[in-house]
Amino acid sequence: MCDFAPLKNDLFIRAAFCEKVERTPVWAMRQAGRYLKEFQEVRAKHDFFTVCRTPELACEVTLQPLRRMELDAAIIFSDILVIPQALGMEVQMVPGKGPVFPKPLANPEDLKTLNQTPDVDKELGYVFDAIKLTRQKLDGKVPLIGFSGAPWTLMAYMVDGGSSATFSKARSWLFRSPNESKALLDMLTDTTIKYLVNQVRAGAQALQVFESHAGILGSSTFAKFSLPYLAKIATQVKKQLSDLGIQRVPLIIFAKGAHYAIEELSATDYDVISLDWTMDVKRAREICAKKSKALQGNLDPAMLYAGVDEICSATKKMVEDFGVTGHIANLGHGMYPDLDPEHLKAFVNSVHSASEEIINS
Ligand code: 1CP
Repeated sequence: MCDFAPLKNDLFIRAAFCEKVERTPVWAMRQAGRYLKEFQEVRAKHDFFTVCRTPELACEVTLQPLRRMELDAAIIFSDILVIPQALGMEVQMVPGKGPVFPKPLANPEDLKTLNQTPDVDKELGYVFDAIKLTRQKLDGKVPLIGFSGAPWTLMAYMVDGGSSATFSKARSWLFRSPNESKALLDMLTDTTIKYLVNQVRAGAQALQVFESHAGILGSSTFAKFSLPYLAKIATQVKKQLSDLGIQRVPLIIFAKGAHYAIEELSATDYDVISLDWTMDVKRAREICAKKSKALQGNLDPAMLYAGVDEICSATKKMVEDFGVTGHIANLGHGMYPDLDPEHLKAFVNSVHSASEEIINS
């Protein structure tokens, strides 16, 4: 591992491990992105995956939101779909439409066409280079989060070929071809473990796993086709980092829509359970406190369309609901492209002021 500057602001790390903090740390999913005009300027000149694959550009857009507001963490600019690319699939980012796979996995026979054991350093070395560069440029200001998509969410895109409200093609595989589905999920799990371990070796100081499409599975299907893979990723990443003598980093799981699985997720090796805005904070707190897990979330991102005064009072309530121990403030999902950056700034400042008020009272 390279030598980087020590952290000046480690609130995020301490909150993730349920340690004492002076104020609640805050960051936002998709804090780098289209709602920032400086991001759009970069995107006007470079295609989406060129930004991901060029460490200087990925680093620049990672740092952009930190120049505007007092965020307590940075997240490396990339996308969850770099893993399907590493397995040999083509992914295009189509303006106004999102990700498109010109040749999705049409049937389980197509698994044979994948590069099943990719050389992660060779295929995804550009992500590790972007992480190294960003750690240098951050100079210890705040921690840098690495991330990956969870196996089920990646499978959903690989089979359906892009965004979908139902991912009905991928869900049909789970029932029509459960064994082949499991083979694909195993393959994705193994690659994800290597990918996440190498992100930490490159300099990532925390990791978030995005199971963005957990909600469409339902509890018994989630228990079979998502949870075991999520659990294995956390256990193996922790084990491999410890075997390498690397200091533990917080692992965060964001299983959007998985109301029914908070208890099961709290029994895995993740340190932080991230809640979307539809989840019950009180219930999650009760469950997670028993396992000493921290929580992340969960203001409705649409709340940022309200006026600044309303944002401040909703944020204050959120901070009170979570309490000031073991909470990383965030939105319940990512920033929308037409949100006003000043409204995100109001959220960030309110998290800080509301939590300081509680802590100092
Ligand atoms: O043209 C553009 O600039 C495309 C917009 C965009 C951006 C800014 C995409 C396409 N991806 C990203 C960056 C991105 N994606 C980050 C950057 C770091 C940050 O948070 O600041 C991250 C963490 C992701 C992760 C990601 N990609 C997820 C998981 C989080 C989530 O939103 O649930 C998912 C599902 C994707 C797939 C994807 N990539 C892009 C889009 C629009 C989507 C979602 C498609 C869909 O809704 O199904």
